[in-house]
Amino acid sequence: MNKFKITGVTAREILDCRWNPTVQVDVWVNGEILGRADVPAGRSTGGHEAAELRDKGKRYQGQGVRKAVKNVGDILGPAVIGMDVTDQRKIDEKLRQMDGTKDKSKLGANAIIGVSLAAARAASLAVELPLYRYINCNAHILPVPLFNIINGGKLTSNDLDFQEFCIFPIGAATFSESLEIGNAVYNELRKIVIKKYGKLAANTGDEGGFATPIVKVHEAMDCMVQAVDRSGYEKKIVYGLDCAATHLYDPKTEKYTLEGNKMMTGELLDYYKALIKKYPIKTIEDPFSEDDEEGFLRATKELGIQIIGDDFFCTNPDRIRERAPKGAANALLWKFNQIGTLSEALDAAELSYRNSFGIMVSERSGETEDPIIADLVVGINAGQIKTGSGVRGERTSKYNRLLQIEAELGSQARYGGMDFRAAF
Ligand code: 2PG
Ligand code: MG
Repeated sequence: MNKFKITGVTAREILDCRWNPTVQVDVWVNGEILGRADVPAGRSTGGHEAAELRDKGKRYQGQGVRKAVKNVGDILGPAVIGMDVTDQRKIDEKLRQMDGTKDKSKLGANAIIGVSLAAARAASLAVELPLYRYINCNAHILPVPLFNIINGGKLTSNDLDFQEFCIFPIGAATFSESLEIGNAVYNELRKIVIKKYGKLAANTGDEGGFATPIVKVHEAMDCMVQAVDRSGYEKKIVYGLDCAATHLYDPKTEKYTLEGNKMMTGELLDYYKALIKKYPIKTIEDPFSEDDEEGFLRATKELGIQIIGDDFFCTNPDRIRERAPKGAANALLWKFNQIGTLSEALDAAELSYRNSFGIMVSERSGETEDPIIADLVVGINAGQIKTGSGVRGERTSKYNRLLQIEAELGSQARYGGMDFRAAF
């Protein structure tokens, strides 16, 4: 008897943090061990992501996932039953084969990634290792969190064009200290935005950052800097942005719109140059649109900071293989559901490391309480995580799991990692 044999796969529809349905998958090993995983969903999605399957129709505004759930039960599950759960690569290959499309649109990337992740969890339980250790026996780096404390763009309903305004406590000594620092700044910021914009300004957006009715990027930056100064942690913090510029770009005019101004790639680059001169911004995600390679190349060369590709790469090994060696971006935003299996996401990470890239492991704006990215960020020793601010259960689940891992690793734990810190 193979004690690692998959004996059952079940799935159901559950809710994500936006009251949208999503897929939850259970993988059983020998009828006893249960690995369970929830699938997150994006809102500010890239055009090259693997395709989620949604039911359409009236129910849940078309967002239901009953078809994807059925595909797990009827097709994907039966295809992996009998396989060795520790054989992640073979399982993922089988899932890909069953779907047969490039973007996983037939059975749904949300169905496929659910099975893939639940299998990994079941495997880690079967071999009695924490998931991060199952992924990598050298896992020991706790990530620096990029706290998204002012939300804009598609993550909320204010008029800020950039999507995420973040603090990055690279100077903390430990992961737990980074949470204390984030908390201090967040609370100072709360007072500042209430005083300046009224008490509604402290309502929060999809990722737990303030949804303050600010319009100008500089104003949002000034509020953050003031909060950091008041917190007394200014020496330990740098800043980061996710501009999500795909959503600022109009392919017809080939121009970006920022605060009402139309800009060509070169003009937007000049804007960034001035911005990083004024504020210690050390990491910018998607400064240009998903197919503006020239923008990414120039940003990487001329800004001299971390340039992360989110929509630009879509965690897709093919896109990384093509673009990374040219010097377009120098870091990958790692989101497993953009590609649809854990193995391919791990390939994307390896390719990034081979190109001397950094990796920022990321949640989706539509998360569940499943903390799996906490284990995965430690598992791939990425050293950086983006999972919103420290409020709301779908965010704290990740931070709390990282606190557990930090405690488990004890003196082996390293915060951020030396290579990563040297880049700043
Ligand atoms: C992003 C993400 C996560 P979404 O653009 O980086 O913060 O948003 O999950 O909506 O794509
Ligand atoms: Mg992004």
